[in-house]
Amino acid sequence: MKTLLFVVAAILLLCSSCGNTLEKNGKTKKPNIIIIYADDLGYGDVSSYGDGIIKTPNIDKLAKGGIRFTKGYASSSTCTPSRYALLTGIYPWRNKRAHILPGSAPLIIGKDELTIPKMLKKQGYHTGIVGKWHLGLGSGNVDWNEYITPGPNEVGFDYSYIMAATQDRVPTVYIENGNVVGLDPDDPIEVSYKHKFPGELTGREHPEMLKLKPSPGQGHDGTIVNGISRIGHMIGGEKARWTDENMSDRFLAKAQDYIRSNKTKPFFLYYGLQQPHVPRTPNHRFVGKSGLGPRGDAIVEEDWNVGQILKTLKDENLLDNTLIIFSSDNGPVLDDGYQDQAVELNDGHKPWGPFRGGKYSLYEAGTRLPFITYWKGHIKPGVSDAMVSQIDILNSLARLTGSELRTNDGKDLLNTFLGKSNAGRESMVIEATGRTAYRKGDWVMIPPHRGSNLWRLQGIEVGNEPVIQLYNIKNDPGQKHNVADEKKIILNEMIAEYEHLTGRKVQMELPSKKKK
Ligand SMILES: [Ca+2]
Repeated sequence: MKTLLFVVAAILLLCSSCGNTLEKNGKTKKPNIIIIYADDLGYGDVSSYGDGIIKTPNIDKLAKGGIRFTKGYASSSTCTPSRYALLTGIYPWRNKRAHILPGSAPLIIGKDELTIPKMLKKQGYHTGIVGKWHLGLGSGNVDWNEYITPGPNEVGFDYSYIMAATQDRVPTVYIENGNVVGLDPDDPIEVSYKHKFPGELTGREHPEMLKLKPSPGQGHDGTIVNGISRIGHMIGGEKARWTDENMSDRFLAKAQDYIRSNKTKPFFLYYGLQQPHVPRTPNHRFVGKSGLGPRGDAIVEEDWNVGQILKTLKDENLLDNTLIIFSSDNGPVLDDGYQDQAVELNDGHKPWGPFRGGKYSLYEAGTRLPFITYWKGHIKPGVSDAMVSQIDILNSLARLTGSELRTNDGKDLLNTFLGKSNAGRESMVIEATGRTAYRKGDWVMIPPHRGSNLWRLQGIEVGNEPVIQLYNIKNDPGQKHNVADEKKIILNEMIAEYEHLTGRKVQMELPSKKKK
C-alpha cells in the first residue's frame, strides 16, 4: 500500500511540472498574450515617445511599466504587408500579394503558412482576433451572404470579430467567425471595386449627403455609409452596416468579452485597433479632447481603449499573467483621404517624431514606431535601444511557449522582449508599397527607386530618388545628409547584403555621378 501511495504521489509530483498548461494556484503558468496593434499611429503620437502634445496616459503606463523600445520596427510602412509579416514572421516582399488590399481581395496567407495563432494553438492556447483584419477573405468572388471562408478562422484563430479591410473601404460590416453580423437575408450584400451598383448612393454624385467630405483625388468617393463615402462600392446589408462612431466601443466590448470568457485557459488575443486610420470618427465622448481635431481625438480614444483592456485584465486578476505587446502597423499620415482638418489642426505636433517620412515611406518614420512589451511582475521596466522588428514576435513567442517552430526571417529575441538582454537584430529589410531598403546598425541604404519622392496629396516623402541614398540614422535621424558618396565601404557592404537577402539588384547610381 505504501508503495502504491508513493507511486501515486510521484506521478502527481511529476505531472505538476510536466506541462505549463497545468493550473497552479488557479492561474495558468503559460502567460496569456495580447498584441495590441494600432493603425497608422506614429512614433511621435504616443506621449512617452513624442512631444506629448497628444496625451496617451494608458499607453504610457505600458511604456513606463514595461520595455519601451526606441528602435522598434514594422516590416512595412503600410497596413497589409505589416500585418502579414507580424502574423507569419515572414518578410512581406516575399509575398507578391502582400500589398494594400481592396476589401474584396482573397486571403493572402496560405493554408500551409505558419502564423502566430497556429503556433500558439499547438501550445494549448485559445486564439482570438478582434478588430482590423485587412489580409483578404475568401478565394476570390466572396459571397458576403454565406459563410466567408477562408479567413482568420482558417489560419489559426479560434474566434474572430473583424472588419474585412479598413474603415474607409467597403464592406462596412462586422464579420464574426465568417458571418456578417446582423445580416438580413432579404437585403443581401454585394461588393465591387470595379463598378457602381444601380441605386447605390456615392459621394461622387451626392456630396450634399456627406458629413465628412473626401479629399480630392484619393478615391474615397464611393458608397456612402453613415454619411461618409468609402473606397469601393456596396449595396444591401443596410441593417448590418456599422456606425463609425461606435466602432471603437464595439471592438473593445468584444475584446473584453473574449478575455473574460477565456480567462481559465491560456489565450492569445490580437486586438487590431482602427485608430487613427481614416475616417477618424471618435465617439462623442472624445470629440474635442485632444485640441488637434479628429485625428488627435481618435488617438485619445485609442489610448482609452488600451486603459480599458488593462482594467479588464486587472479586474479579472490576469494582469500578472499576461504579456502585452503594443505597436502600430505603419507610420503616421495627416491627410489620408478625408477633409478632417488633420493638417490644419495639427498645431505643431510631430506624429513622425524626429524622423523623415511617414506612412507609405521608406524613410524612417514609415516603419519606426512605438513598440512596447509589458508583463507585470515579469518584465523589469526599462528603455531598450535594441533594434527589433515585428517579424521577430513569432519566433520569440514560440520560445516563450515551448514551441520548436520558427520562421527563417524572424529572430528569437525573447530575452530582449522580456528586458533580460539588450541584443537586437543587426539588420533588416524594410518595405514600402513594393519598394525595399536595407537597415543595418546605425545605417539605412535606400536603392534608387522610380517615381515622385513627394506624395503631394498626403504631403509625405516616400523615399524615391534616382540615386542611392545612405544615411546614418543615429547622427542624422531626419535623413537630411545623403552620404553615399563618402561612405563607400559601408555602402558596398550594405548593397551586397541587401542583394543577397532580397535577390534584388541595386542600380549603382551615386549622387556625385548624377550631379555631373
Ligand atoms: Ca495602417
